[in-house]
Amino acid sequence: MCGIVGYIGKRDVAPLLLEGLQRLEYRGYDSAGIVITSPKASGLKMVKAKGRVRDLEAKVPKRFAGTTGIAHTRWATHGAPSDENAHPHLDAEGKVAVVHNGIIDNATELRAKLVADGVEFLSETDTEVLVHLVARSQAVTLEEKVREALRHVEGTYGVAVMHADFSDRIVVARNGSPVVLGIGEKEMFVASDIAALVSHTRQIVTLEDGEMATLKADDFRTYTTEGSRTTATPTTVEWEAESYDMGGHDTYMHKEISEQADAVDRVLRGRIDDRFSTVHLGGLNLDAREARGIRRVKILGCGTSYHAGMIGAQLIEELARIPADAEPASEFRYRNPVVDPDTLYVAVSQSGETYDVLAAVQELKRKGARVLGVVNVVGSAIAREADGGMYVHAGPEVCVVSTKCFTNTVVAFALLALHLGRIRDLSVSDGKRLIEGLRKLPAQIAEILKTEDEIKKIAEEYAGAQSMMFIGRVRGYPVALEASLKLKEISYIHAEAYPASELKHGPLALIEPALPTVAIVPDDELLEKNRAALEEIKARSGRILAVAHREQEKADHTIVVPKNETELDPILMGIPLQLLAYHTALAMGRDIDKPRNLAKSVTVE
Ligand code: HGA
Repeated sequence: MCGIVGYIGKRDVAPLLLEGLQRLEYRGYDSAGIVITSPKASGLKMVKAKGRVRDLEAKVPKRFAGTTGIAHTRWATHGAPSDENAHPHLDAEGKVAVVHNGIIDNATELRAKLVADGVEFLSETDTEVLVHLVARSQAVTLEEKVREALRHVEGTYGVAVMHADFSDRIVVARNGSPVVLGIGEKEMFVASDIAALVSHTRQIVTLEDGEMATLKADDFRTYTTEGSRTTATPTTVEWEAESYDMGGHDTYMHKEISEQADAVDRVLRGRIDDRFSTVHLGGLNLDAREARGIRRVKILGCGTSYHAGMIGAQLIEELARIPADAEPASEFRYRNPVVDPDTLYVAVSQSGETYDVLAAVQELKRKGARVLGVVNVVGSAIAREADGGMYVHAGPEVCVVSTKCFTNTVVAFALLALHLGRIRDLSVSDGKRLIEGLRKLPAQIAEILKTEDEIKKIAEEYAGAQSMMFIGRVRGYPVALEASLKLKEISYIHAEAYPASELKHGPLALIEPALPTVAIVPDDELLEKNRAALEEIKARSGRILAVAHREQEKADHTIVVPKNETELDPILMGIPLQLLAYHTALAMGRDIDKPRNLAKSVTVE
């Protein structure tokens, strides 16, 4: 989604902001822009371009000097991707510049009022109303002007404002869309994502919803949109700037798939308690008595996180014997759900900022529910809103599609399930068995990754397919769903996922030689049932790629993965299918890290 980066200090601002925008590219965007000034300059200088940051860079004139600036990557919600609709937006006099992430819900009404007052609009965006509201404010200070403008606005924003008459400052505000300040030595940064800051400073202040900040070169202060001062103590972020580099891989996706053995090791670290054959999850803020009182678990997430939640729900039901299910947060929040005090709600999001998930959390909290967060980004909005939770410690994930974060989220759910299970009826010996299984995961992942060349060859064979079917049964079904999502996201091949048990009830009609099927066939109590499905597909001349614990005769290809404990097998079975999607997309020449129409942190509805 959109990205914001801003700087005020002594350095040449344009190269700095362009580098910041490059670090935000992974979020997905369609156009970019930059506006700069300096204390001595007479006004603002702006350049905008549809397309990539490199297109913007090519348009920036040689003489484009300044020491204060804000820049933006836009992912259009209101108005097509174009030079005009790209941010920043300026008022008629060219004095006020605004970059904005989010959606202004009442933009149509505000625009109509402003047009009636004679304001001429230059773009189709909702954002532009904000510029004119600031420019027309009669307030004395820039802070008051912005505050007054925001008072008219309904909706979500992460916003940064510059004004030619107040060139010593940048004013920023947050409501529902992330804004982080980066505190430097006689220089200040702002961004919507710490990825744009970590190469400059590790000292971070994360704004809360309803908070604003003024950045000057040697000072910053935070306050509420009502004007009362807030205290903001900078925290030190751990993520290294190098985490955002490609580290010798051709794509971030490849780098992130390859990192999974280490990532899983991190999510396990310090959490296993051999003495009681359980795990410690200190951040849950849930004591044993409360844990025993849970009668249901409801997991909420979107996209890949929803699929991770589906596996999580199965693990919780199997190990803790608590009824559990997962639901897309985007649906949950709109169906007026019955919120039950004995249900534990678990919100899942890589970024911790996913708008649909955050809104579901806020609705649940308002109704008095207990909500846990399972997120990757430390200190993110969902982590702060939730009553407790677990960080999945995958490290920064830059590729738009999630791989290592998915795997770590599923492992985090295995830990939660084990923890709840051992508080309830899971035996010591089962606890021990599962802990041994968890400990084996990093080495087994490394083993799977070694088969990449073989998977690549298979992928090249399937790359020409128009459509693909993914099937799995019970534990294998969410694995099939996630694998089909991954394939469609990055290769644009149409893919469907079905429970293998449902084949005969409809999708079998599609089977023919041109429609390959990827089947998840673990060695579990359902092996024979799954083999029967393969027979049915083969009888209709369908091609089959099986992911299994041993060669499958009926399959044209089998990717053999190492066996773990039955409950944990889904964690491993998804990994070769990430590589399958990757190499299929690569063979088709796709832009893997930035698939069309998609964005990383979906911070708008
Ligand atoms: N509504 C604004 C910004 C969109 C956004 O935040 N996307 O992530 C626009 O369409 O320009």
